[in-house]
Amino acid sequence: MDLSILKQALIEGDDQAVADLTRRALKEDHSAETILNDALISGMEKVGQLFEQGEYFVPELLLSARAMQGAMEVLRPLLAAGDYQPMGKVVMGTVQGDLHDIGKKLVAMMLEGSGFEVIDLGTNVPPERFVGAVEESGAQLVGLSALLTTTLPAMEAIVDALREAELPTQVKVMIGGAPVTSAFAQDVGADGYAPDASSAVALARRLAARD
Ligand code: B1M
Repeated sequence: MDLSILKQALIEGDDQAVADLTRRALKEDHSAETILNDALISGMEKVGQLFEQGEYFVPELLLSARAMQGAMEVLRPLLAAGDYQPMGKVVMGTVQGDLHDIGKKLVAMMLEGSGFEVIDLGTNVPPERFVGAVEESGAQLVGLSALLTTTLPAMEAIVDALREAELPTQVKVMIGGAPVTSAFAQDVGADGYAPDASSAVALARRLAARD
């Protein structure tokens, strides 16, 4: 089977076809890692480009990201059993006091689709849970999401807690969400701001590449 068929099904957001084609590709002896890199990650890159060009909108991103998640369910055990190295680990969450998670999930799925291992802490996450999750996982990146102007101060509290904690690795913090701006990110000492899921992937790649 030509993996471009799987890639195209992912770009079209056809979750059933993506799951079926992923299983078929495995049966036909494509490795989980090849399927991930050559069909899924490259498909999500194309989805990100279409979004940036204004040809795709949030619903299309969600459909492709959901299809990607389905394929990852099939591949994850095989990748975990092999020696596949993710691009990096990201601890993600919506900040304390905030229950909005659609955008955060979309960012998490796009990051996973780009080869990052994502530890999603959910919503309403207090600073100490971010610190604990980084200590436990050794993640290099933390992603914070907030949708309410009233929860912006919680972002600053989390950045401060991460800076003050004695962590095994120096962690980079990226933030986003409708009321967040790059000026705010600078003010609170975050390492970067992304306005949407596709630029979040580019930002995470940049931050993960820098030591
Ligand atoms: Co709420 N809500 N909500 N809400 N809600 C907003 C955010 C609001 C703008 C609506 C409005 O008044 N016009 C307003 C906030 C006003 C403000 O503070 N400026 C608001 C309010 C006031 C509230 C409540 C207080 C309402 C009430 O109870 N009186 C309440 C708060 C609850 C709480 O959190 N404590 C509340 C509740 C809810 C629901 C539970 C009903 C539901 C959330 C369901 C859920 O998430 N599971 C909800 C929803 C759905 C919305 C709107 C309609 C849509 C949000 C959304 O999902 N957008 C929203 C209005 C709007 O935005 N039009 C609204 C789609 C999503 C894909 O986009 O989340 O922006 P977004 O994510 C984008 C980018 O921001 C970015 O990438 C994503 C993908 O492109 N991004 C990141 C996000 N996180 C990122 C992290 C990154 C990088 C990029 O790096 C780590």
